[in-house]
Amino acid sequence: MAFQKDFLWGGAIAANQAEGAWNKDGRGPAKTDVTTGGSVKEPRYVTFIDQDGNPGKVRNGQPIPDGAKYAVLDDYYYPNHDGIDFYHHYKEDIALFAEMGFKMFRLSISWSRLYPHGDEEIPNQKGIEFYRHVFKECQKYGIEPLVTIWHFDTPLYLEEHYGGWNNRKLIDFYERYARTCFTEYKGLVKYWLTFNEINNTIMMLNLFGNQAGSKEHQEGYQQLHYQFVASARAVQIGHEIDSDNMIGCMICGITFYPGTCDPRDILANRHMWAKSIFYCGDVQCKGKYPTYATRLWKEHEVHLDITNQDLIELKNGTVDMYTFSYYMSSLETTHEADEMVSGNFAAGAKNPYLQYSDWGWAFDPQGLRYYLEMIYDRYERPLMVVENGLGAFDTVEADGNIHDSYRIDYLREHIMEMSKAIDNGVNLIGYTTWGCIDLVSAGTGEMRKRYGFIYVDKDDAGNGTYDRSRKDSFYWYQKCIATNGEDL
Ligand code: P53
Repeated sequence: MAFQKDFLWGGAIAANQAEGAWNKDGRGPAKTDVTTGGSVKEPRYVTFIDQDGNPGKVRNGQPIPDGAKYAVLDDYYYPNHDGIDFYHHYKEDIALFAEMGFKMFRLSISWSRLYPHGDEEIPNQKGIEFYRHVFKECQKYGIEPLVTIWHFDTPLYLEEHYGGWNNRKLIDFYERYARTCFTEYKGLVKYWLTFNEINNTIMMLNLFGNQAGSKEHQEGYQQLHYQFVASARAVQIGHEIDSDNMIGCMICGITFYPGTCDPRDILANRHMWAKSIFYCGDVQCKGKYPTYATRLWKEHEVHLDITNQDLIELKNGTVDMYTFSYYMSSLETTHEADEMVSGNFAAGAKNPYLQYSDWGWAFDPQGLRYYLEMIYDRYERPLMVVENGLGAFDTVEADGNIHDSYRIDYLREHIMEMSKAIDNGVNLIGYTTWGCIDLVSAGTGEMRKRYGFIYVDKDDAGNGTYDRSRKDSFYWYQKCIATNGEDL
C-alpha cells in the first residue's frame, strides 16, 4: 500500500476566496477587495480613484498610477466581498468535510481580519475569535488544520501607506501577525505554511515579459527577499512557541519540460526550473541563496538590500516540510512554437501530447510524479501536495445532481501518480485538493470555474442562495479516503 496509514487526506481553501464578510467585525480591506470579477477572456481589474478624483482600473497584478488610491467603485462587482460566505457557513462546511473523511483542512488566515491596517500593536479580538471557532470545529471531527499565514492578501493599508512588500518594515508587521497566530492557536494548529506560492512574484515577471533592469524585476526580487526573511523569522518563532509545530514553505509547482531536444532548450528549461521553482525552495529549505542566484541577479540587473543579519535569519529559519500546488506542466523552448496556450502562469508553447482544460491548463498527472521525485531528491524532507484539482464548468441537473466525472478522472490520475512517487521513495505525507468547496477563482475571479466536491449556489454576478450540495466527486473522494487511496 503506497499511502502511509496516517496520510493526511483533505482539501484546501483561502480566506479571501471563501470567507466573504470582507468588512464585518472589524476586518480591514485587502487588495483582493478592490479586485473585480473577470473571466478567461476578460482580466480581473484593480480599481482606484486617481489624483483628480476620477475612477480608473488597471489589470490585476499591475501597479495603480502614482497618487491614486485603491477604491471600491459603484459600477463593478467584487466577488471576494461575499466569497462563498464561509464566514457564516463554516460549521456546515466543516461538517461536510468530515463526512468525506477529511484528515486535514487547509485554510488561510486573513491578515486584515487580525490586523485591519497591518501596523497595529493589538489585534482585532473578533478576528482572533473567528479562527478559534473554526479550529475548534475542526478539532471536533479530528481534522488537522493546515494554516496558511499569508495567501496573497496583504492588508491594503500596508500597500498604500508603506508600499507593501517593497518596504523592509513589512517583515516586522508580518512577524507580529505570525506570532499572534502561533500564540493564539497553540494546541489547536500544528501545521503551518508561511507564504502561499511565494514564487508567484517571479512567475509574474516571466508572464508580463518584463525586461532586465526593469522596476518590476528590481522590486520583485527585493519583495521576495523580505518575504524570505519574514518566513524564516516566522519559522523560528513558531518553533519557539511550540516545538511540535510543522512549518512549511509553499511553492507554485509547475513542471517544466524542454520544448525540443535542442540543447539550447534543455538548458533554457533547466534555467527555468532554477529561476521559477528552485530559487525559492532552495532559500527556504537550505537556508541560503543558491549558487546560481548571483547569475540571476546579474542577468536581471537587480541590486538587493540583503543584510548579514538577514542571512543569519535565513539560515536559522529553514522549513520543516516542502509543500506545493500542482495543476499543470509547461513547455520551455527557444524555438518558434506551432501553437501557444495561455493559462495563468503556464503561458507558452502547447504540448501536443497533453489535453488542456477550458482555462488552458495542461492535464499532466505524470508531471506531478516528476515534480515529487525531483523535489524529494533535492531536499529529502516531507512533502505535501497542498493544491491540485480541476477548475471546470459544472452543470446542475434537473434533479439537483452534479455529475462531475471529469473532476474524478483528473484527481484519480494525479493520486495514482502520487502513489507511484511514494513507491519510488518519496516521503509524501499529505494531499489537500484545491477548492474542496467551490470558491472564487484567484486568477479570473469567476465562480463558474469550480473545483469543489461541494457545489455552492452562487453565480458570477453574485446571485444565488449560497446553498451547498454534494457532487458525484464528493462520494468518490469519500471512498478514496476511506480506503486510503486504494479504491479510486
Ligand atoms: P485559479 C496561477 C497558477 C497556478 C496557481 O487558481 C495559482 C495561480 C494564481 O492564480 O494559484 C493557486 O483560482 C492559488 C489559489 C488559486 C488556485 O491556484 O486561478 O494558490 O489561490 O485559487 C487556482 O483557478
